[in-house]
Order: sequence, then structure tokens, then C-alpha cells
Amino acid sequence: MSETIFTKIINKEIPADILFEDERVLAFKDISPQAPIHFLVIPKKAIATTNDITAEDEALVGYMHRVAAQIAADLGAAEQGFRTVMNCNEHGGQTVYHIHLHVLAGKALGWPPY
Ligand code: DGP
Repeated sequence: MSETIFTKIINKEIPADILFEDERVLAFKDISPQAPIHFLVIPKKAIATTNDITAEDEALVGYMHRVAAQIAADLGAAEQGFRTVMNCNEHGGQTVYHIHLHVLAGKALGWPPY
């Protein structure tokens, strides 16, 4: 797949406000926050969309959720709650084709999302 802006963030070629990093994932604040707390958890492995997640990625995607919950807890948002979203393709509203878990918190979020 072609390189995205998130590969540049992983490689530290462009800056980001990083919240957590290890060998498998990176978490950083969204540049255009849609809630008082809005960060992204991405795998270092480049996977374009949810449609491209394979059986071999199952543990990685589960780990992304665990990291999301841990950071939400660290930010004091676990008890009141938060929302995780992974947009897929055009109708899902995906703009960066490297999967990313949005984590939104800090207020009561509306539903449905339209
Ligand atoms: P999506 O629409 O689901 O593909 O979300 C992409 C998100 O990525 C969007 O909320 C804005 C964020 N984003 C795009 N470019 C950058 C960037 O260069 N830095 C950071 N921190 N976030 C970015």
C-alpha cells in the first residue's frame, strides 16, 4: 500500500503529540479534535482499512483497543466513558488509509452519528 501521513508520524518525519508508543502501536492526539479528548491509536504495521485486517492481525487490533482503554483511564475518561470508532472507506468517512482507532471522550457524545 502507498505510504500515508501516519507512516511519517510513526517514522518521526512529522511531529505529533504522542501519548503512548511501543513496538506495535502508536497513540497520538488527533490534529482536529471532535471532543475534549480525541486521540488515535494506530498499528505500526500499515493496514489500509478494516477490510484489510487479516486473521494474523487479530491480536494487534485487540491490543489497539486495550491501549485505547488504558490511555482513556490515564486521562481520567474511563469511568464516565468514551467512544472508539474505526472509519472504513468513503461511506465510513475514512480519509487516512492506515487503520486508526479514534478515541473520543470528555463529554456525553451524541448518537446516531448523523
Ligand atoms: P478518518 O477520517 O477516520 O480517516 O480520520 C483521520 C483523522 O486523522 C482525522 O480525525 C484527522 C487526523 N489527522 C490527519 N492528519 C493528521 C496529522 O498529520 N496529525 C494528526 N495528529 N492527526 C491527523
